[in-house]
Amino acid sequence: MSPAISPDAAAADPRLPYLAELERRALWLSTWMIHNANHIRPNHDGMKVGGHQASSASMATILTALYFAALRPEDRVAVKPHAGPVFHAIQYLAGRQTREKLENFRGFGGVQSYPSRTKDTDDVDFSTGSVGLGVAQTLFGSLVRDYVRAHGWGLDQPEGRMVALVGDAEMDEGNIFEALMEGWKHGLRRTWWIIDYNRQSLDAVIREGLYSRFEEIFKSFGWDVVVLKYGSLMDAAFAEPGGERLRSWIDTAPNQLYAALTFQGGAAWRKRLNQDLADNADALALVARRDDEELAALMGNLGGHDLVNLLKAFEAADNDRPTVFIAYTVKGYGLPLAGHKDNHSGLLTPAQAELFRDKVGVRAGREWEPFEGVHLPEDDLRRFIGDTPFFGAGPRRYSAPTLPVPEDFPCPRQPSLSTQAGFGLILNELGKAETPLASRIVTTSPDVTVSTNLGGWVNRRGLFAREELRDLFKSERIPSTFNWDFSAKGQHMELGIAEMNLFLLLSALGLSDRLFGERLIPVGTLYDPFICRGLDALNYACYQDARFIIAATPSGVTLAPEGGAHQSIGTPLIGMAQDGLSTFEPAFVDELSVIMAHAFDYVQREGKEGGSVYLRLSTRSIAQPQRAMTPALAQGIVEGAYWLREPGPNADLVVAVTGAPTPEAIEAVGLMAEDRRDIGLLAVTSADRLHAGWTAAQRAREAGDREARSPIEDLLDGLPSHCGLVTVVDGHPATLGWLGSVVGHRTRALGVERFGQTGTVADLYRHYGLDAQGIVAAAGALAPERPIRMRGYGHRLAQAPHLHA
Ligand SMILES: Cc1ncc(C[n+]2csc(CCOP(=O)(O)OP(=O)(O)O)c2C)c(N)n1
Ligand SMILES: [Mg+2]
Repeated sequence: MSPAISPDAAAADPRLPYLAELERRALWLSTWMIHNANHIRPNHDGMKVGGHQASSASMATILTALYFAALRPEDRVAVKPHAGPVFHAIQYLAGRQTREKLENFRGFGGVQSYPSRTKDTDDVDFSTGSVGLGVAQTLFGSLVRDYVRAHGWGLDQPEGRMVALVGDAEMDEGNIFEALMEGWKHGLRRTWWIIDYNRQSLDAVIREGLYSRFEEIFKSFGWDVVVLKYGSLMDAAFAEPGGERLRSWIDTAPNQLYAALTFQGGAAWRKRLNQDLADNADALALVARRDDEELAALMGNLGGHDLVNLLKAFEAADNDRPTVFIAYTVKGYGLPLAGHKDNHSGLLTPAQAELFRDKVGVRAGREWEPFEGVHLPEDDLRRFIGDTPFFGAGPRRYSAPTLPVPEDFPCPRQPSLSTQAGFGLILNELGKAETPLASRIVTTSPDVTVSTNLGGWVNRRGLFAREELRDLFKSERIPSTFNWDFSAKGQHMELGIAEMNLFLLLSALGLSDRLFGERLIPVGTLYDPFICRGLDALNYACYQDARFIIAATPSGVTLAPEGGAHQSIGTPLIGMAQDGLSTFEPAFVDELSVIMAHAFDYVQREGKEGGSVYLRLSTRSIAQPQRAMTPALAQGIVEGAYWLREPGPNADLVVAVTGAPTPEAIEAVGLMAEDRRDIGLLAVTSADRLHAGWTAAQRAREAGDREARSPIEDLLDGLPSHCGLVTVVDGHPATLGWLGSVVGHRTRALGVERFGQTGTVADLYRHYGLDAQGIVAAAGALAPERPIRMRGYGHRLAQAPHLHA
């Protein structure tokens, strides 16, 4: 807890006595929450709550200074994962969190282990949990705030600041540095990162002198650096005779030693200082003037535990600059485990908790009372909270109207096209018209804008930068296909290669309606295999329910000559397994058009009715069907499948195919149709939607809704039980392999299980058995007793001996 507020300090800033009380309350309540979850209402199945206790204590002073003084309602905050309890305790003190949820911390339906935008009911701005992501999220949130305002939207609201509370060990995560670089390129403003410099992580005490590395890194990216090393007690002591000697001792003390003495307390401090300061009589006298308790309070009075200095620092940084605060703290501050290197999973014993309770003036049985043990009139304290800028305002969550998807949604018609080219053409068409939807689309790509076919759209809509930058090639009249003009009206945000940044930007763009009250429709493109590079950030974005569309292209071994390093195999399964993300893999561009029209609507739907969309696309140009789009066909495409060739009543074979190998499936079905006349061909546009529909119907039936049905059940139900299924995907075979269990058909799932390699599409499809011959062979093996006879196919049959009669 911060030191007692002196009458002088209180006279200078009347908020201080209130803040000191609130800090003590927040520290107590967060400690009690964790103690309760471990000892009183255990809900840990033997896995006790580690981490939170010491980490929350480490940040109690900083959070108090922020939420009850420095923050404005328009500011948005990412609280480091283990400071969750103290954040919720503060929300509780402000009447924004229930006792019931606090008591059920980490329990089912209770306060979440790590702050969650979607699962916690108090006002979490950004989820955190996977360290590093919340930090970088604030940086991209800042760029999005600037984007929104530069387009003239949301100007009736004050301009907020993005704030991250960062663990010092969290700074090891590379994605933070990737974000720093991108922030520098885009002229980052109004962002505060407050590093809880407790010099401890999970396992260890961190390296000496790390803060000066931090300092240099941030300065080189154009940030202001504020080092909050000393508290106001220390400042006063340094002004006493011998004070300079004490300061130099503090400055040179190794982290381990400082932590160990903090843990041991006043007597240990005295012993050590008397030894080390023996050369300076003034310094010894300075120590001698304090009793053990005062000495411990002085030595523990680091910048991050001193309300006076924190308030001053936050006020001094009230400008537009990106600012990092390196706030020295003690992990476990105020608790008996303060400073101990093992304290990460450390918990107070019941006896320690009782002592601590007495120390903070809480009576037994009144542990949850918000204002128990305060020294100021409770009403005054409540009034103080109600008058704070942050808690004095109304709700901070916004919404924005839905933008209509144009009725005449573009559908490019050409004899042969790839889905990637179709995607580019559709966006280009959308970009031609001044519709509300088009004006709110924001595209972004990690250095693959042109190679993923966004060039046409970008030529029309321009690149975004707060400051105008003309395309020099254009102004010099040098011919170029692309017009690379940057302006405040531009609608494309060009990123460097880091895919983590792509997903964190999409996440921030995709929360714009709720953060700023202004809807944006983010569309990002990247190469499909590199989804894995940004996967944790993609998962993070979905966990926060950010809404966006990603076009991942090219994909699979169909990217033949590029070789195994660029060919994705597992991404269809990622798409299926990722909550909050609907995955589609169309074969034809008219399917893609239907899916994109759906996606632009789907990303805007509220709650579970909507989500984000992943389009797995291909560069392979294939012959396009010349057909009219009927409502039934469009419905099948969105639900995940339709019959490209309807099976007859006696079908003994169905081929189900998704995406790029569709021409091979068509060829194989054509070859087998003579012998297997009722053969069907199922075009699967989304294994993900089909599977989700199927499991939902099963769950509904299990819950008693006997009528519940799913599209895939309707599609496969009429097939005879002896019918075999061959599934084909340019990706892992498990993507479609489950189709056999919907009704119970023998199934052979074709796909890719081994790293790709260079070659032609034909070479690779042959190699992986995705060509017509491989499909026929698989079909034959499903019913060896009834060999497939095909005229004019002798040369291939020779390579598939089991097909011979
Ligand atoms: C990506 C990721 N890796 C590992 C963890 C497990 N973890 C949680 S907190 C933490 C380190 C905490 O150190 P610091 O950020 O300094 O916070 P402090 O414990 O000092 O409060 C680790 C490794 C995680 N949450 N996320
Ligand atoms: Mg730490």
